Amino acid sequence: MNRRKGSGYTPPFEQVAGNGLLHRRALLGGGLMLAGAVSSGASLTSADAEPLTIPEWTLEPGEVTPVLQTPSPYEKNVVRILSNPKGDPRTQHARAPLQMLNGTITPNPLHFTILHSGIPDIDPAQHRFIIHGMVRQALEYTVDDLLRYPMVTRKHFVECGGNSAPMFSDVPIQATVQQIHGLSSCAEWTGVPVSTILDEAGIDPRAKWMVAEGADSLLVSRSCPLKKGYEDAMIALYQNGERLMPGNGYPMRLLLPGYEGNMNTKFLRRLYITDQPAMTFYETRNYSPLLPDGKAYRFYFINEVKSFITQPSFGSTLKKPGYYEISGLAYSGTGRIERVRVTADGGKSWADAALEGPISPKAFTRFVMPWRWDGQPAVISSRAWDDSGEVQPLRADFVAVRGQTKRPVTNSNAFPNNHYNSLTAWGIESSGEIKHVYM
Ligand SMILES: Nc1nc2c(c(=O)[nH]1)N[C@H]1C(S)=C(S)[C@@H](COP(=O)(O)O)O[C@H]1N2
Ligand SMILES: [Mo]
Repeated sequence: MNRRKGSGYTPPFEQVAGNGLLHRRALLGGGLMLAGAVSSGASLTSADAEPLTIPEWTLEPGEVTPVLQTPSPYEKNVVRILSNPKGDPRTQHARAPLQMLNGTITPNPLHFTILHSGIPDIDPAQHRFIIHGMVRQALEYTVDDLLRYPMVTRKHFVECGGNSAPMFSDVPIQATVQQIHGLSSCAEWTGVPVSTILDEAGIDPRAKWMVAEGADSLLVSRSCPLKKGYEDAMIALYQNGERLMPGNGYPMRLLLPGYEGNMNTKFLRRLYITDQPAMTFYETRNYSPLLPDGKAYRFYFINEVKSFITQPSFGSTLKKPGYYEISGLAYSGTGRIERVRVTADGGKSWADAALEGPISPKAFTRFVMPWRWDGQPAVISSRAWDDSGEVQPLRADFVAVRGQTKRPVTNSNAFPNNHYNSLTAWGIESSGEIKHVYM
């Protein structure tokens, strides 16, 4: 950005859209700090006097170093929310605290999980993975076998098809980002490309599908077009540099970048190559989004382009008028995030947010937007575009196609739907309190 060249230079406080949205170039080079827009540091009274006292923790040497680090005890609230903390065997959801994190990588202990029959205790030395069906040669692999194959490392999100489902409600739901969007996470995965295994087994040219099966007690299974296997599918063995977390599929999982979470079979033990989909429970009953006319999608693979503001958001409060950085996440199952626009006046005007790079395809992308809040009611929201031409739909357009659910909730209308990717809006009141609103 040639900020200083010629007459085109504009000061960093240029307001670019209604209600105090500032040009994203204000984020560059500390312009905001220098101009005193950020005034959270308290002024020291005297330059000469020693301004620091010696706190308790500086008086003596600290703790002994543990072999495995865990976060500071002061961060003990940064945990996942469990759907069934008592641990009965039904499907367990653990939602990631996305509004308390920054950057684009979800730390392994906080990565969301969905487990339809608990976490199996798999001995990697005993685990076997096989490929068979319409192949020239059925093959069996141990974990050690796979660890010797050439691997690739890619940053990708995984998102449950049921993520954001509370947003199908026809009235706003007062809930945190974690409660609404916490069934989504992003990691750097390392593993063996599925194409390597397909080539090694020799696929019958008439084959069209691969049915993946997990080693958990329900043998959670999903059909996936073989084409995806040749594109970017991976048998992941590492998650953010270390071996997979038990809840995320240890010792190996299928990773289908951009395809709905359920298809990313954990505890992978089989790829069955066939010419037709298996029509398993999870592709015919669960994860078949219903349409208002009672029909359902037969398959719905892709997690479409989505974004939401993580800060400020429900559960936090703006203490006083002034400068804030609006920050959030954008991602798309169809490509690389190309643009995120933010509004502070309920959608009347929008401006481009800054995107933190490098931007990876089918991965979380962090956007930030400088904002000066004048203390008046405001409605903030974000909208994302990807490089395949997809755009996050406005709510009215989304609801017209996909429908919405009448509140209050009864058991029968809980959240019968999947794949919500429309906007999330936060209403800021003059008190600084933040509510979930629709715009
Ligand atoms: N074997 C097996 N694979 C599974 C599941 C499961 O319960 N068992 N849950 C699926 C669902 S519903 C989702 S959304 C993703 C979640 O992946 P994560 O738990 O690693 O975040 O895993 C999928 N793969
Ligand atoms: Mo899921």
